[in-house]
Amino acid sequence: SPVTWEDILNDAETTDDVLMYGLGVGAQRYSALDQINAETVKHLRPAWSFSFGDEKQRGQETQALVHDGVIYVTGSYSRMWALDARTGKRLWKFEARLPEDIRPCCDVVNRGAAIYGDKVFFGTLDASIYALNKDTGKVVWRKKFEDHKIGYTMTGAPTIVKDKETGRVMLIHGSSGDEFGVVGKLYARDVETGEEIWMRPFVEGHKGTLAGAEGTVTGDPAAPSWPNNPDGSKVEAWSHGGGAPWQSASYDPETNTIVVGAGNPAPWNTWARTPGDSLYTSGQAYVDPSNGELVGFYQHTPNDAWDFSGNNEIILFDYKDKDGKTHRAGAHADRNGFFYVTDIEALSKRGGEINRPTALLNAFPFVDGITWAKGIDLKTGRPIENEGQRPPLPAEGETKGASIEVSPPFLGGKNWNPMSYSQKTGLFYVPANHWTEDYWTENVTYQAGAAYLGQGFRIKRLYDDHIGTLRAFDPTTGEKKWEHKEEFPLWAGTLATAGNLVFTGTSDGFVKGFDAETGAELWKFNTGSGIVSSPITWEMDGKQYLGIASGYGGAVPLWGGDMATLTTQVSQGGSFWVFEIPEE
Ligand code: PQQ
Repeated sequence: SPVTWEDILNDAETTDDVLMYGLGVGAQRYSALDQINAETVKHLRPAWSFSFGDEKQRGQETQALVHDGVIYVTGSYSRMWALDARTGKRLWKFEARLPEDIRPCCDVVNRGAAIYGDKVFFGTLDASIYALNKDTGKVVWRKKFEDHKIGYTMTGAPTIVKDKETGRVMLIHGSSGDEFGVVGKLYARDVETGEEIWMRPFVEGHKGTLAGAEGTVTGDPAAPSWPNNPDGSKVEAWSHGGGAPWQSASYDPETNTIVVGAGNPAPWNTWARTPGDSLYTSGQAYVDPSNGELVGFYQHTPNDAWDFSGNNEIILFDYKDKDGKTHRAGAHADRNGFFYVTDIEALSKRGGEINRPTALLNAFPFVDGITWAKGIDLKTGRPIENEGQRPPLPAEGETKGASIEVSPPFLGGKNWNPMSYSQKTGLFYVPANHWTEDYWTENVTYQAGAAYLGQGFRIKRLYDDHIGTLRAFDPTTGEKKWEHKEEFPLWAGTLATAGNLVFTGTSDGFVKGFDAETGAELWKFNTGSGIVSSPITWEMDGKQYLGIASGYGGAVPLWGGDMATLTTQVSQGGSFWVFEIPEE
């Protein structure tokens, strides 16, 4: 049967399907299912596993969808499969033909698909987006949205949104490519034809599009948050300023607002963009689906000097403050090491200033050893930076600046792999990492298709006994309720269930189940390669299932320095696993 907007709106409550990246428009990654619970999880066994095959083994970061007994799962190198959820039998396979000169920064990954009507949608590494017939895998439409040769690519899962104003159902997707100096863009497309409805760039002063014509400028046309040259023109960085929304959007139906993280400013080298905050990068963006206008923005890292980005998911939830007052809020664990609770009502208001640093309800560190800032000022909404943490320019005649140590490193206290929120415990489950980096500036000029960083780095460990740390947090007090340490970096998403469980995967291959209240490890199974994907759960024929992809890759083995060396022992792979509690 075709997927309706009501199906998608109800995705978080219905247990027989998984229709959204994030398991609902609010991206909570919470399931009301409790057949698999803290008591029964020890009986969990594989029902089947499916090999993605080919020689294309790298980086399986996908979150699968489930509809009408069919699993839709994407794989590395822009591939997608439809599988019979009961048996694992392949129903169809789609593989995009990729040009040789694609430029994904951080492995050939894909994080998942969207589904609506009779179509499934996913982005490909050559900066295209496809709609496939969900029953046959045949291409219905394809749109190439940008030039892959200059670094545009797509790795994130798109989102379906029905605009309340126009009644139009649209496909919302972003772009990747900040490391190559692209201008990050968010798109809305007609689901039936792929036709662009609007495009919103996330560098202040750049122009969007609306209905096939030039649209409005993002923010102030003079872009005061980016510096000028002595002759009054904008500095080079402004033309290549980053801000790519490369992860997935959430949607707030109440205010009819798209909520999405914006990537790091380009280049990483802060001096190419000083003075100014480099809006609208490294923060969370609120966009009106009717016209693509940026209506609100909260910047986590003004003038980001550390590639912290602001991309990580924003979970929508009811936040109870210290005085017992409830707010509709966004929760975000940033690469910069701080956990933010923001006021959706304030950030989604139409009109007035876009940048609203005071829309902050709470902020606290979620990892140890943060060096770049002492904390976040709850009144001004801005970080309290520590001296000496912006890496200095090269001295006269030198090509590199002096190296400083910064934590978290650019891969973040937490990266793209999503946290989850349990409606039962009221806790957030954050897959975090403890590490640090040596960090120095290098000279930089833009060259199309080349890395545009102006920084050198080497990631190192912070502790001897662990890097990964799965942590449970109370969003009101900032209290850490429990933690579970992992020897390798944690690069998999999480899932919370009413069965009082939290599921995730580890870089050494295990899918694991934890007690949501205590953090006790209750169950594990070795899938044979590292897990860097997000788990799902659903109910079929009266029984609860757990599904997760296995296959190591992503940014750590490419850019992780000492941690890349550490994980060379992990075998690559590519498979999808389904678990059940077998009948007695
Ligand atoms: N992707 C990963 C991964 O899949 O493991 C990790 C990262 C990306 C990063 O740490 C990034 O900074 C990053 N940045 C961009 C960008 O700014 O355009 C894109 C991506 C991506 O699309 O995978 C990553």
